Amino acid sequence: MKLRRREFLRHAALAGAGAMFPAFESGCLHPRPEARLLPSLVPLPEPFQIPLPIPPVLKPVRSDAGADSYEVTIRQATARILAGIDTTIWGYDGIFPGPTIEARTGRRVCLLLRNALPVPIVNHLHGGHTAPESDGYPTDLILPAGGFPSHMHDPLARLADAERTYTYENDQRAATLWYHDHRMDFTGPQVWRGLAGFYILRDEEDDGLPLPRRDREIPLLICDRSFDTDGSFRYPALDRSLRGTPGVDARYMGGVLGDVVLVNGAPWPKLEVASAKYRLRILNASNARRYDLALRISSRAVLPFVQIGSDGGLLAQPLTHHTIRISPAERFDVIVDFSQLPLGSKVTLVNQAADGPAGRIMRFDVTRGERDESRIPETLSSFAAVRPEDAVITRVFDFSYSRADHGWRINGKPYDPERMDARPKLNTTEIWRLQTDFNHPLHLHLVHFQVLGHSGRPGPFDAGWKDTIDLGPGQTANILARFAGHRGRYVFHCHNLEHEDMSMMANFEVV
Ligand SMILES: [Cu+2]
Repeated sequence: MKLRRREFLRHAALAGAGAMFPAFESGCLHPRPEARLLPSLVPLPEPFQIPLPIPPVLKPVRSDAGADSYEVTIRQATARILAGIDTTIWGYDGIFPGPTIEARTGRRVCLLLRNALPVPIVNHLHGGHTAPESDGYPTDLILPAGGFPSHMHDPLARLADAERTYTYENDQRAATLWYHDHRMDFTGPQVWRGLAGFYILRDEEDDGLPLPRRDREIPLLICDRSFDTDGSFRYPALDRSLRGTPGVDARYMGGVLGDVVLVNGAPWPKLEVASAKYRLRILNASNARRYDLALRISSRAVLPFVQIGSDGGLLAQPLTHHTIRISPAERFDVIVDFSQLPLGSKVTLVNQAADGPAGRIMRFDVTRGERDESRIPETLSSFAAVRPEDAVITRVFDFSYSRADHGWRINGKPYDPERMDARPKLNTTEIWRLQTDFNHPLHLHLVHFQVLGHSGRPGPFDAGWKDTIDLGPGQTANILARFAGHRGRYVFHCHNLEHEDMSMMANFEVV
């Protein structure tokens, strides 16, 4: 039997785990399908001491009538995340999060990325309606200068030497998008080291609403990390150089959880706010952690979130939540109204899904009164919904763990760039039925979809246009997507990055 490359690596990885943990081979110690906490090896800082940083907005190197051009170098750098400790990061322009790209619907962005890391990188604009050659297919590597001994086998891979220009047409609605690394087999460790940032797309419809703006519009990139004794981000990679064997210590193949929550790269920061409404663009950029967000005023009272947007832009109408469950890669665009609180109030953004350090996220301190003319309109957006009766086919995808070979699978199969798993026709609508064994945040490239049903009824966090849907153990969702705009090969996958790296990914080709 020919052992495919993937399977070979899987066996190699597990053999490594077995060597480390002798009981593993005898069947006493199994790889764990649950995400697992990797504790920091340095003392954790006090929360709510550091002001919330806001990532800088990237400046174009050129702008002409229809396009803005940007140049970014991805490189290693040192960040001061914990007091008195240097942390080595990998960053877009050497910062974490990367600089925010501000884009406008209908106006092209050309992003030249240079790779100054010792490993290949891939850039994916998450939520982008992007042509295949710029989408960041996992084998479309930007190699380090001087080349790299490739371990992949994909005859269709588009390899670039040291740099590549990605073109984003922005022919889609305003939305909070984000960019991040998508290198095959290594996305988890590379994002963990810092390769992620915001891409905020605006349009006239969004600009025309009387929502809070400027310094009352705040992007919040939330992620968990752990720190090693030398201050670096701790991660259980089998090969810390990320140049050889992929995969993690088998105990962490269910996902890596950190014990420090960073918002825009700062641990448990605080933000001084006016007694006014704020627009928060919340992104969960964690590898594997879900958050149940709540804004706690006291031990018993919470401030509601008014959701105005989802992954794919504005909702039709605002939606009030007392808690928001956000899985990796999802975005929630919310309005929070601090105006009814007395000056001096402290509002803590907590994570009700965790105890201990990961149970809190950041704090808002109401320190000043200011005029606030913003409001939340009853109608936010009018968009043409896709209709279920337009669907030409229903496809079923099962996302589950294989105990037989200790890997994450879609319809029983590991990711293989050479296998096509679905061929939707251009300009047609399909229903995909997604079913899961454990928690999986599932993401499709290219499209935004509507959630028709989530284990029998609409989920509370599925409103609007989604590109990632969070499914719990044993759940099923029907999603409706229209495949338009581009022909070509794309991936869909679990956005728990350890699941993704360990094969829970598949291909579709729009034909
Ligand atoms: Cu998963």
